[in-house]
Amino acid sequence: MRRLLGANTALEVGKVVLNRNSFAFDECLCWCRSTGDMQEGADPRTVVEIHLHGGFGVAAALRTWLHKQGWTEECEGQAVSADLSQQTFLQATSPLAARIFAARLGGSWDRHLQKLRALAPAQRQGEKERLRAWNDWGKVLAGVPKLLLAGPPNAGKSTLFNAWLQERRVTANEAAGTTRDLVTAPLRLGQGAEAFVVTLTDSAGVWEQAKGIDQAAVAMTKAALASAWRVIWVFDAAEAPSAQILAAVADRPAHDPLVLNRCDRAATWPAEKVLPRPFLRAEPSSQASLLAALERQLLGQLGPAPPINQLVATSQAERDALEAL
Ligand SMILES: Nc1nc2c(ncn2[C@@H]2O[C@H](COP(=O)(O)OP(=O)(O)OP(=O)(O)O)[C@@H](O)[C@H]2O)c(=O)[nH]1
Ligand SMILES: [Mg+2]
Repeated sequence: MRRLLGANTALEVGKVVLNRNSFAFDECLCWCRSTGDMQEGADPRTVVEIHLHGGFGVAAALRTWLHKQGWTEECEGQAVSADLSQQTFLQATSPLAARIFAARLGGSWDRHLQKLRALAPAQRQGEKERLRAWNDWGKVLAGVPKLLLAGPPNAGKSTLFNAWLQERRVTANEAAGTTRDLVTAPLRLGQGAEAFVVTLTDSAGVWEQAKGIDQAAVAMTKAALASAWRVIWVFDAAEAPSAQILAAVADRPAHDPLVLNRCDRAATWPAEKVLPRPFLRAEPSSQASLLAALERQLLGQLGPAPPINQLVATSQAERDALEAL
């Protein structure tokens, strides 16, 4: 900032006023510093306007620095909560997530719900439903959602993990029970400005009669199942899944994709009858199309991404407050 303004400029602690028209933080950022009023006609010498075309990372770095110097932020006369700007906003892991939090700088969730409470019931219901449609996106963008690969031993989970990351990150082996840890890697889903980051996690495929280290691996997998955004269940076409694995599938939301893998081997069980919903089929020659189909399925469930300035509930407490309207 000193370099931008000239090395000798004495910068006093002041106030950052966010320009409401510059919320596309992934494209540019406009910071205005004012010692006076930002009204039209104010003495232009009291205003410094900085346009940074450096992307979200630059915006985040500048904001962190300014906060450390004791600057405060406001937007349209309303103070921006330090909580939102310093923690949540700065943790945005994609331009799309930054956009969601930037929408908040123009008006908080609580204030918006307050306005809704004042509406006539029919109107309120309509707005509630409109906001509710973005709930899933809020879950995805508020942090880094976990996309877990789970299923029976030796079904090809680690092979799929490596294929998705396009590198040999974990050992895939014909001996059942190869993976013992949760192995994670960031993975981008979606394209361009609408892409977001998930944590792809490979897990152990051991379930029943687990002892010693196997038991610990099963416990870790089960804990991961409870916190996963989506689980991709991978089954072996030549080996029927156990009742415990099918019960674990039934315990999770019905959005979890199912994959019948190793379809190049002779099928020994009627997957259409045993699996609870339609599944994708895969074998080594169809790996690329399987990954594309999985991504399509995951994105298709979410629907179109929230537009610029769309308020989205980003925590369970906010979703609960919306439901309670
Ligand atoms: N025939 C065939 N073999 C496959 C396919 N996908 C993976 N494999 C092989 O199946 C074996 C097991 O694959 P992994 O990826 O290690 O399976 P996993 O589910 O991670 O196994 P665990 O970690 O032991 O639970 C390896 O030898 C793979 O090369 C497939 O589509 N067809
Ligand atoms: Mg494995």
